[in-house]
Order: sequence, then C-alpha cells, then structure tokens
Amino acid sequence: MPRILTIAAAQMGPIQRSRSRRDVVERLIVLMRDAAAMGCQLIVYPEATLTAFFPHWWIEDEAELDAWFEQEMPSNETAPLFAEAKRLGIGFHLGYCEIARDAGRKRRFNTAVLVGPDGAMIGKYRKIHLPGHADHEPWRPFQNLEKRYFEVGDLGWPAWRAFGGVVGMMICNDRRWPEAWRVLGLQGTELVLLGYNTPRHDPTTPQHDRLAEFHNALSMQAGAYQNGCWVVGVAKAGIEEGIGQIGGSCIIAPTGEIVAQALTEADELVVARCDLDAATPIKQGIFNFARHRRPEHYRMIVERTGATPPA
Ligand code: ING
Repeated sequence: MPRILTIAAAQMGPIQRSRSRRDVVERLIVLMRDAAAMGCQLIVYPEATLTAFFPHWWIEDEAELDAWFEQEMPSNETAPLFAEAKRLGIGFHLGYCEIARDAGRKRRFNTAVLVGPDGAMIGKYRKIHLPGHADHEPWRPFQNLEKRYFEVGDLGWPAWRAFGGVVGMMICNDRRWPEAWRVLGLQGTELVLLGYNTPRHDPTTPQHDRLAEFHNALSMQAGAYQNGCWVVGVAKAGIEEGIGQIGGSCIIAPTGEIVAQALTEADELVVARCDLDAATPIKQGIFNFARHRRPEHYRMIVERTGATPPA
C-alpha cells in the first residue's frame, strides 16, 4: 500500500507589528481550507507564525516582550485554527513563541507543534540553534535577539510515528547545521517539517546577501538527501516592518530534488504528493547508515586530530 501524503507548505507573507493574532489566524484558516480543498492531509506553517518576528527589535520591558508569546497552546486566539483543522480532518505544523512554566519559573522558547487531523497534539519541538546576538547592537539596521528572548530548546530533536510515517521537526537556523538533520536521520525520519524567518540582509556578511535563497535551498536539499527524507520548508516572507525576508518555501524529495516551490513572497500554498516510500531507496542504499556509516572511526579521528586546525 503506497504511503502517499499530500502536503501543503503554507508560506506566509509579512505580518506587521500592528496585526492581531486574530487577523493572522484568519489568514491561516483561509490557507487551511484551500489546502483541504486540494486534498492535503497536512499543512505546514512557518516559524513564529502568529506575530511579526519580534527578535528583530530591542525590547526592554518584560510585559511588552511577554505579549509576543503564547501562554498556552491552543490559546483563545488559536482555538479556531485547531477547531477548523479537526472539522476539515487535516493535520498541521505551527511555529509559535512559547512561555512555559517550570516549577513556577517562566521559560521562553521558539517552538513548533505537530497536530493530528483529530486536533490532538502529536509532538512539540523547541528551537536549539539560536542565531544572532544577546545584547542590543544599535549599529545594525535590525537585531536578531533570539539568544536573549529564547532559551535553547530542551526537547532534543524527537521523531514521531505520524501521518503513516516517521516525522520530525526543526526550526529555521537548525536547518543550517548537519547535526540537526543527522539526529533526525538516525531515528529513521522520513519527513522533516520546518519553518523560517530569514532576512535577506545579514549586516555581518553583506557580501553573502545575494546567496540567501541559495543557502536556504542548499541546507534543506543536503539535509533531505543525506538523510533520505522529505523536507517541507516554509517561510514567513516579504517585507515585514521594513525587513525583507526571503520566500523560497518548498517541498524537497529524499533525492534532494525540489518538487514544488513558492513563486511569491506572500501567502501562498505550495502543494505536493509525497510518497513516503521514496525515502527507502536512499536509506537502504547510498545512505544506509548501518552498512556505510562509521561512527567508531569518527570518534577515533576526533580523538586523534582533536578536530582542530593543524599547527
Ligand atoms: N533566521 C535566520 C536563519 O537561520 C540567519 C538567521 C539569517 C542566519 C541570515 C544566517 C543568515 O535563517 C532564524 N530565525 O534563524
């Protein structure tokens, strides 16, 4: 029995600071209804989907900062999204910024959840690779204060049996690090879902701005191929509060081929029929970890070379 999953990457255009969560959830529901009408079983929303990407601004007041976070999920504002998903029988991935309480301690994370077609939570992931900087750097045209506003994720990179396969998540900057992909690959992950907010301009390396879309695709295509998994990468795109963010939302096969890609930097559905069994020839062939991968040698190499530059 083929394991075909029709998936929608639901790229979001910009969300200006003035937009309410209610406004955003209405946009998410429009995309969800379109995806369901196209026969999708799963819709994937971007990182920090519910608000403007506030790590781009210096925020000193704690109450002002907390207002960008969700204290619970589903929340009052997102409950309609969960209800509509259940009514339509479609699962979804949602990125949002989470305030968690741990023995009374307030903790903030950049989080993503996977929700089944019955509206029940399947899994949660908290972003591990936090890019940018922790202090206000006024010389920059905009900040990236994820190291200040979020804790490093404490859930690892789990994979879940869901939607007929093995599914994992990562968030944005994670996709640039091979370790995130390999930890999921070692669990037999067949489908990786990720959202991103990626400014085209990085003031520390402006000479690489022209490569923003290339590096985005390179990271995800390599991850897909080297771990034999489908990848759904979804942007919050367009000019958000004056900051241009790349689009390039796409669905990538385990061969590393892009099978569908966004054409705009606005709200846009990118849909593909994903045969999860297409992961098998890669996992059992070129990247058969059991037959070809040599962790015992890697440890020796690291011990011998210390993985440091030669004298
Ligand atoms: N954003 C960016 C990303 O990794 C970034 C940060 C921008 C890194 C430009 C490198 C160059 O796509 C998030 N939110 O991680």
